[in-house]
Amino acid sequence: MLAGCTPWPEADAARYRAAGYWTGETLGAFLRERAERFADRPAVVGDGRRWTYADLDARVDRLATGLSRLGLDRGDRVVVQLPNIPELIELVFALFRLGALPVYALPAHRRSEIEHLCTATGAVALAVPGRHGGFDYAAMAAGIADTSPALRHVLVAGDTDAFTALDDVRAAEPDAVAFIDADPGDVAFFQLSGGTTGLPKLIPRTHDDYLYSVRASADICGLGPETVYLGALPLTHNFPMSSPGFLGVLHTGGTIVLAPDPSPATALALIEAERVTITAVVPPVALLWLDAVQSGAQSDRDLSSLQVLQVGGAKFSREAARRVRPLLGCTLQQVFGMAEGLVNYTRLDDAEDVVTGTQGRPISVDDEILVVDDQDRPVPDGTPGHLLTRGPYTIRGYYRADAHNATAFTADGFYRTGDIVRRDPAGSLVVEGRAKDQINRGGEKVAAEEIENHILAHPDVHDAAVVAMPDPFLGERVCAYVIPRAQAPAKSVLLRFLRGRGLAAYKIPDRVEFVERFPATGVGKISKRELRRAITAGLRAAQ
Ligand code: J2J
Repeated sequence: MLAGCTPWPEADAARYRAAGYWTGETLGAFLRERAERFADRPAVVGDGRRWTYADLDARVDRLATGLSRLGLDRGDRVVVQLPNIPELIELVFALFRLGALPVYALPAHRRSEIEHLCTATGAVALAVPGRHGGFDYAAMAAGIADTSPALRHVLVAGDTDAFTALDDVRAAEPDAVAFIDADPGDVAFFQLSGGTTGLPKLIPRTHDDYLYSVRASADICGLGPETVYLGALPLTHNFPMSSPGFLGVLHTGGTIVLAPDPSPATALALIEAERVTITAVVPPVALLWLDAVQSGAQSDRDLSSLQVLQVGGAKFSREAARRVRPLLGCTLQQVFGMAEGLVNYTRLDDAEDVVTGTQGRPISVDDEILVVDDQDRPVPDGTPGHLLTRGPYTIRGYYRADAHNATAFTADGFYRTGDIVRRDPAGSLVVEGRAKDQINRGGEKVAAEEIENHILAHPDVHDAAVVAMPDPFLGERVCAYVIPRAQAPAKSVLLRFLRGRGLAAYKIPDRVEFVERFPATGVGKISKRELRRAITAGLRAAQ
């Protein structure tokens, strides 16, 4: 396995192979096989284009050939920050065919995050749209190219003067010599962890483990050649990529329809026009869709093709969950997953109270689930505790992170998810809270320490503590408690300072509170629990 990654112990790997989970299939190869089987069927629809499986496969070969001629090679890392456009899918499969490793970034990421991804992986290339959503990614890339020594290419999906346009890379004819047979047991790409530390950790996923989760997810979600999946969330996120996501759709011969954004106006129109059967959203997006239909703003849409609405990434309230079937006329599927591995689904034939009141159960009978107290002792079913997990598609370690791995995993390889759950007698999990120092802002994860470090870089700041504050729409927002030095900076100055550091907008604190000191725990640490309580009480009093 790639240096810096933690392999599964050989006995477990052998068990997962014997059980038929790890089949030896690779991400590069499966598309070829599907292209032969489903050649003329629609694979990708988006950005004004419609590609059949044969089109997609041929484009992937030509792009892989061009990338190889540029000098991209097996094992090279490429940071992929493309929005939901067909080229995203084309590019990642081209990289798989070369044995190069995509490093998935989100469109919302900015210089700080992308620079970290480039440096931490030693990326040789970065792929961005030119301008998109009002932001000039190419200009951002120019700054990063200056500071990332290994970066040789900036690839732009669109027109560019300064860099290499993807359209110019694609070779006229494919050259099969460029393609490799990847080792299915090896790392295929890096996902980004939601993170709890100063810098986000990288998650290495293998062909074998990931494709098992994709195949099993496609099966649980009832995908097949008639499936039309709306990609409404950014497709580089683990949920719309693999649960079952665009990979699950391509694996079963279905069609991916790409939405440029998940707003009700855009997404519901696409569901109607393309006869979408399934899609995946985070809770705030689901709320917007429900409200748009209920208020009449989108009530004339014909959504009768929609069979399944997947909601995950953050807790979906039971009240909202109950509105899905009456308003959208489809089955709700709750999805509680993580880029590190474990994914739980409510099943399509579960009783309504299971679907609306739980976050589902694991994909696999070989997903080992432990719910434990603070001393790692199992708690009885029905009692909330820390969720630990180990299994055929859950990593055993982050990339090059020995010190962090020592606490993020138990000695026997269980991943400490940081989630507080309770398990009901039927084995379904209910997410009750979180023990990790993270804010879940409507599905977008913010590591408190990362933001605290940025705030601490301001010369007028003595100390900072970032916590979640409740929000009726996003579930949580980001609140920064700050102890100033002599003179507190104006809040607007501090926020501008943070934006200037090149952070994704969703990480910029929604609220800043200046205080003289932080409440302390019994052992003298900052009591974030007390800070969360204070801001919650303050917000309630202000209502
Ligand atoms: C409560 N918390 C949830 C849910 C994730 C499928 C779906 C989601 C993700 C994802 C994913 C939750 N209710 N339904 O990768 O494949 C919180 C938990 C979890 C963390 C993981 C997938 N669904 N969460 O959200 O890596 O705290 O993956 O540990 O971004 O999101 O975040 P992430």
